[in-house]
Amino acid sequence: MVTISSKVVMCGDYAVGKTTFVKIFLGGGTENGYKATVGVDIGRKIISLDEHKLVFQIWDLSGQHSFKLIRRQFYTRTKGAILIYDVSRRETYDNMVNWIAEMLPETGKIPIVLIANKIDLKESDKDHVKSHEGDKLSKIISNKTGMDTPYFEASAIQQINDLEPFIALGKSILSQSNI
Ligand SMILES: Nc1nc2c(ncn2[C@@H]2O[C@H](COP(=O)(O)OP(=O)(O)OP(=O)(O)O)[C@@H](O)[C@H]2O)c(=O)[nH]1
Ligand SMILES: [Mg+2]
Repeated sequence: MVTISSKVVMCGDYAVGKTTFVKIFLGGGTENGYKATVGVDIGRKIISLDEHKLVFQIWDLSGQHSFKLIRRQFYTRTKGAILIYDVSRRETYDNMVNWIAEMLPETGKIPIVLIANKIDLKESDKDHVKSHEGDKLSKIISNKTGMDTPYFEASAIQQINDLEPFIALGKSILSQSNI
C-alpha cells in the first residue's frame, strides 16, 4: 500500500456548486443558501482506492470574477482538477475554456474531471446545456491534457453523482503516479 498526497482544485464560475460538492465530499452535508467562497477554502480527506491511500487536499477556489487575478498563485503543485458548470447557466459552460486556459499553463497536463451540475433544473429550463455539449467539452479537454476526461451529469443538491467525480479523479491521479 502506498500513500499519495494530491492537491486538487475545484474550478468553475461563481455559484455553479463547487463548495456544495466539497462539503458533501468532506461529510458536511448541504446547506441552503449561497455563500460565496472568499479567495479559497482548503479541505482535506483521505480515501482508500485500489489498496492505496489517497490524501486529497482540496482547494475550493472562488469563482467570482474579482478573484481571477489572485487565483493563478493557487495552482502550483496541483495534481488534479474538477471543473464544474451549471447546466441552467450557459455562460458557465462557455467559460470553461477560460478556466482551462487559466489553469493548464500553471499546472501542466493533469487529470481533469468535468461536472455538469444542477441537472435537477433541466426540466424547467429548455435552454439548458445539453448532454452532447458536455461530451464535446470533455473531448476538447482530453485533447489538451492527453488523458481521458471523465464527465458526470450531477445534482449536488439531489446527491446524484455527488461523490463519483472525486473517485474518478482519484483513480486518474493514481494511474498517473507510476505505482
Ligand atoms: N438546484 C440546484 N442548486 C444547487 C446545486 N448545487 C449547488 N446548488 C446551489 O447553488 C448555489 C451556489 O453553490 P456554491 O456551492 O456555493 O457555489 P460555488 O461554485 O462554490 O460559488 P463561489 O464560491 O462563489 O465560486 C447554492 O445556493 C447551492 O445550494 C444543484 O445541484 N442544484
Ligand atoms: Mg464556493
